[in-house]
Amino acid sequence: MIKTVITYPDKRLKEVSAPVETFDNDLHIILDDMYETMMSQNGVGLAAIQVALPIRVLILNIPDEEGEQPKENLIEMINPTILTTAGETTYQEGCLSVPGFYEDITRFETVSVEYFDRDGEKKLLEADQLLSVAIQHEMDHLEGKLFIEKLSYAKRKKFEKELKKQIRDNKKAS
Ligand code: Y12
Ligand code: CO
Repeated sequence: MIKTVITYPDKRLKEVSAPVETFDNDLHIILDDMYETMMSQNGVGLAAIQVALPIRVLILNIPDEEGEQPKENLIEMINPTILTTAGETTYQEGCLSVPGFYEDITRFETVSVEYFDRDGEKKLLEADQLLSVAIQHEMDHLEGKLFIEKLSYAKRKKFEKELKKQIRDNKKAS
């Protein structure tokens, strides 16, 4: 089922998510709903808190060279932990919870992550490029952090201005 994605400045996005304790059918339904929701909005990553569930769950489906997102490439991470990081990279990020705003953000170039899959099996992933950036972006959601909090003062002001304009335009249209 497609869920509503909550958007900034909804206070629930600031919640720190709690670890998953049980890897049961309820968790599988949440993961399936998150996948449907993310794909319905052309997303490449989604954390559970974005559908108002404060649990340490995230999904990623990075486009391949053809720009396709086959379901075989879907990665589901439960209770992820970053083990190692290296380097620095800057990528233009966007977020389904901050629609219409994209900005350059600097993060680690590579990360290794330990996580559990939907069946509670422990996994280890070494990620670089877009996957590494997306993992860090989604893991920030688990701590109640949004990418806009990483912006410089000037860029944050630009964002606040664009948000006010969006709100004004939405009011006019309704
Ligand atoms: C690199 C950087 C950040 C991530 C996190 C995941 N972000 C997304 O999946 C964002 C998707 C997104 C999609 C939108 O909708 C369309 O493009 C149709 C969108 O909507 C508007 O801008 C109106 C905003 C964000 C992964 C990798
Ligand atoms: Co996001």
